[in-house]
Amino acid sequence: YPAYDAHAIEEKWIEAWGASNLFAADARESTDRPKKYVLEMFPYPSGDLHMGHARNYTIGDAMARQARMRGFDVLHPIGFDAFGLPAENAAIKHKTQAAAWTYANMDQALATMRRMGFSYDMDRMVKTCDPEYYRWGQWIFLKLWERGLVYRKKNPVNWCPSCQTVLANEQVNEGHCWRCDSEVEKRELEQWYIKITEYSEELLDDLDQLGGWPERVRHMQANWIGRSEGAEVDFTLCDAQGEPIAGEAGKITVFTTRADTLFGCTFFLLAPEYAGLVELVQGTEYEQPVMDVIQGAKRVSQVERAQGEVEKHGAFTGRYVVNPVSGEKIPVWVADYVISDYGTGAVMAVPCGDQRDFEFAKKYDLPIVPIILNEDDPLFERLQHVSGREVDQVSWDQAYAAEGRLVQSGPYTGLCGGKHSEAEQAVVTDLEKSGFGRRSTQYRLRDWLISRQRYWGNPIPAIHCPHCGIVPVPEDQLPVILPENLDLAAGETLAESPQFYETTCPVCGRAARRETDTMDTFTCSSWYFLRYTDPHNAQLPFSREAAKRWMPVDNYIGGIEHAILHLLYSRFFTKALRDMGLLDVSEPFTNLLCQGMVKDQHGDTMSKSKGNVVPPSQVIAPFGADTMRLAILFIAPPEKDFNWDEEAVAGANRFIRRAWRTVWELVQQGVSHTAVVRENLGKAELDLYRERHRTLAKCTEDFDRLQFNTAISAIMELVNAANAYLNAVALGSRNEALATQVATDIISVLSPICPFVAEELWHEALGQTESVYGAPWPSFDAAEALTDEVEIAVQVLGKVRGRTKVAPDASPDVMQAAAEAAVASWIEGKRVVKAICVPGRLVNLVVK
Ligand code: ANZ
Ligand code: ZN
Repeated sequence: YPAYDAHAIEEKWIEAWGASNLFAADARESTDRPKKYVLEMFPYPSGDLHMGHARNYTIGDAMARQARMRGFDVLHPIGFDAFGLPAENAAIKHKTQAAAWTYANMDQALATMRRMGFSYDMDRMVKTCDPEYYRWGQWIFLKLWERGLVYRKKNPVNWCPSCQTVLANEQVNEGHCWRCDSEVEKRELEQWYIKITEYSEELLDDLDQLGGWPERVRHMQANWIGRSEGAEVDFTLCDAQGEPIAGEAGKITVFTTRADTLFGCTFFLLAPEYAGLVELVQGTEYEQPVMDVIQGAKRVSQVERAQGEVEKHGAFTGRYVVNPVSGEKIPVWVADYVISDYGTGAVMAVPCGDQRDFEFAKKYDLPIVPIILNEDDPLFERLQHVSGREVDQVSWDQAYAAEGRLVQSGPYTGLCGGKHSEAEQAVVTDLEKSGFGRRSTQYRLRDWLISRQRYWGNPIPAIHCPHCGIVPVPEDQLPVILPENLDLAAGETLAESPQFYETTCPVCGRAARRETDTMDTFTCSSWYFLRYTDPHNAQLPFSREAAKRWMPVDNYIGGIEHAILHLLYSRFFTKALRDMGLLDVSEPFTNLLCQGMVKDQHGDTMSKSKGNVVPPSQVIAPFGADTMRLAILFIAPPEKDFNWDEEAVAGANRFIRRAWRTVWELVQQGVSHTAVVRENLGKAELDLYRERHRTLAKCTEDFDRLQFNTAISAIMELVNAANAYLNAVALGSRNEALATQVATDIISVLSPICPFVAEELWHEALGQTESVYGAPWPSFDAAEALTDEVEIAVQVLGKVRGRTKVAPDASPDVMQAAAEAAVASWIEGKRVVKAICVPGRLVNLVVK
């Protein structure tokens, strides 16, 4: 039989699969087979593929190929997330066009994908920088706009001075740009927003349906959306003379989750950006200190301010408010740890219960009244009967654990306090009766700022007309084409390109200016999985029928770094498109697998700057793609990080060669076309027969659990069992039906992982003429794996020297005979004086 020649085989099957369009999805509206949509997160084309990509796509490919064999209609597409700043920066640096750079990188990545043998439906390729794709992104934008889900707002926004653009909240990590890590500044700018908050509740509630997602991803999304259940409470503002202002004019509202602590509220806080704050202090002695706090707050992001790790700053405004339950007048301060876009931008400060308020009270010497205590606290004894109110003299060094029983709290004294507590319910009920409060739910999620002052992105389809204001580009004028000939190296931008921005108003026909901001590239990746279902549709982004055929994605595979941004935005787009009547599903991704990272052999992350990157070509060149794929799947379960390991690669290659030899030898005596007849099997055949059922059961179950590494171990056991049989039974006396069956099995279970070698053996060793991917996954019967023999350990003088198999109820004589045969070399020339037999477990031979 022929020697294993990876490169010849691989090139041959790449050609053949391509020519027969083997992996095209069945485009019919329905078939009698169930569908499976397997999707890997599409790459950003920043250069050739790296190991992380190779791992991601190998996992997806194994799933897609196996699904085909198990009788599914499979959709397994690929594309590129092709807009984005790196292309623009590279174009500036190399004095070329962003498009040229991007297309060259995509070609290179595609060549590597092709080499890896990924079973994509290439006819469905989506490149987000292609006008045929982004026109539909613009169309969706217009639809969102029509539905009131797009608006413009002037707001302090995150500005990255190095990327020269604004960033969404999700793109700021601890005050730094997600892309370049520069410190983010605040700028007051008018920007485009998408109203994702309209869907906060549904985005949170529907996480419960995503049982196929990793728990931690659901957790991260839930935290990001951040639902808080509490109440709004109205305080009454006093005028400069300290007199309460009657009616609406005097109403100033806070959001609190702890209405039960109202008796401990000793001061009142406003965010520096609070509307009307400046008017409160204008012309007073308090103006300057308050203005200083307002100015200072601009230097720190709201996120950091809210985290409360930085030093707190504040100033008294000279004004007071009246507490609606205690009737007390308390001072109003401005504080920089209060953020303007959460709740109402005002806070009832409870220093005894809230650590941030506590620190603020300590710094500015404001009163701390203990109103919630543990019953075993000595202070509780003393305060539980105090009817007036006593300021704490005990000087705590931090806020009290905010749960326990209320003291000094008027009618609520003695009730249990805490979030959603008895006391909180009682207070809110009373506030509702008196009209000073109401239940309220707040979300931490903010609207999605999508405009970018960058060139290489999808143009926002809007026109600024001096007469008509901002008007949408009419649908029949889409796409707004992004010009590809700007001189980026000379600093040219869309805003400086009259060819681009000079236009006429679609409403009044007069000269107008095109919007020159582009959309956040995350808008492009929020619906690409829908375009794959209908990639050539020229009337719509996708037809409802095509989406119905394939959606939702059954298995989505990608990195954990997308746990919030991409996955949340995609979920939002799906729901919004559903509400437009374009889609029937509410969630885009049923199962999510976050693959682990590939690190270098020492466990460091691979990066260009560290110089420890192993490019896929470095493995493919000497060993071939099958070895690469097997190594990737064998080193670790898909969700775990692993260290790149040369030894494992060599081992993977050895195994492929062994499997190759084994299959050829199994059919050496001839390929049988008849089924195995169990009754005709002798002892050695029965052993192999059972192993076959056992390893196939194991392997199939492991595929279902996506545990490819243990599935591969089962395949290795099957190959071992086949070799044991080949060694035990000479050529000429083998059972051809069984040997052919096992050869078929080995090829079949190997085919999702090592497609080239499998397809080659399928045709050349078995003489098949159709692809292995049209053949069914091997069937097995787990019950057949049950053996009527048990393995026992054989000891010589108490040390295990071998193993053998006997019937579970074998007599001591039979056990001893089998044991002596199994350790013949250890007892040669010695006399067995005693045999201690433990049925089903072991035999210990005592020798002299
Ligand atoms: C009184 C109180 C007492 C509070 C106590 C907490 C503990 P979550 O759970 O994250 O929703 N808060 C409200 N609006 C704020 C804003 N714009 N900036 C900063 N803090 C704000 O947090 C809700 C709590 O955060 C609210 O409940 C309020 O403080 C504060 F022992 O009110 B609490
Ligand atoms: Zn106009």
